[in-house]
Amino acid sequence: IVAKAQGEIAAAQSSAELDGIRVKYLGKKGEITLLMKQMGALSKEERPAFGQAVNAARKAVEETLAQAIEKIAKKENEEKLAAERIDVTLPGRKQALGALHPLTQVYREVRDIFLSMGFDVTEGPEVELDRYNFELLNIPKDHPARDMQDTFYVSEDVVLRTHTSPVQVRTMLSQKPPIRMVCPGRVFRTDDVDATHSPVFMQMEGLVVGKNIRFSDLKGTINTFIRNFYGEHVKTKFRPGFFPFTEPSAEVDVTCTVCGGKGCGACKGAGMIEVLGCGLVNPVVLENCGIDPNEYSGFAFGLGIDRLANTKYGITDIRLLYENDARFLRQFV
Ligand code: FA5
Repeated sequence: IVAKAQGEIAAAQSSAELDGIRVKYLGKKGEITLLMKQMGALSKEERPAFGQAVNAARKAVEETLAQAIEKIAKKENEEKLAAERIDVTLPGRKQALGALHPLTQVYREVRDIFLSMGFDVTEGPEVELDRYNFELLNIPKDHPARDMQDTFYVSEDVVLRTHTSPVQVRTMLSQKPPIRMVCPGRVFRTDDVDATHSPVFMQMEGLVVGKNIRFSDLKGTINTFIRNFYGEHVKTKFRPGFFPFTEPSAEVDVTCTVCGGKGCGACKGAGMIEVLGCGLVNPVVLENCGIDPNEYSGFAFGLGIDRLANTKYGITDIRLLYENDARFLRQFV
């Protein structure tokens, strides 16, 4: 038996196999264990010699097994270490670092300029009451001015806001003058998509209400902002415009940064690009919002953050800002 067991032990390749051999010879029903149990059937004289022989056999098998287990465990451990070995010469995996989206970068820059001029920052909801988006801004139902902003209706009385101007209304309804705030946010229009129009874009509203606020205050504020944002070399042009909620109203163009004013594809040859609408708050709107127009006056503006981003960085297509193409975004890291 011992010779057979030792032969099997020598041939074993793994600790699992060795364990099988241990059970086969030394386990509860193992060959050597069974021999031990047969002892009862022997005569008294025969027992000691038989017992000694079986014990010697057990010991021999146990020792051979122990040696083999140690050897194989060492071998298995070495194999495991070899398999898990780290190749320190492999180049590392590059971690892709995220960065702020160019729109967010431009928005923060614009916001910081107004913060430095003493404006507060507020926000309003993207899903807005028709009353705040239009009616209190002097755009009644069926008024032709509604066609200026093609609207996504949620229900008869609820819209996706078409501009940030409803936040003016919310602010005037909840705060007494003096008011000096800007309000950034997404706005929505059923505009057809082209290089300068997107159905979702970002605006920032500005509102100042106080005593003796005049058009010159508006002009000074806008010019200060534009020079801070683009640099001293950029010129502004205030063109007469129309908004039902401001009177008088203006649209502001800035020198096209792509061609420097000579005229190119980005500005459709005009040399200038419109970036915002503004004006003195219409007294009707002040009154709608519970502010006495005889005591207070104000100005407001709404600028397109996308247009500011495009003109500043010479981006010729607004769609690039929404497609999240990494090759485009990587330029703004
Ligand atoms: C307005 O939305 C007015 N609420 C702005 C205003 C506020 C005037 C306060 C007076 C007082 P307008 O529709 O022109 O105005 O839009 C303002 C700016 O948003 C535009 O100058 C332009 O920069 C940007 N804009 C308008 N439509 C789009 C569009 N589809 N995609 C990207 N930008 C747009």
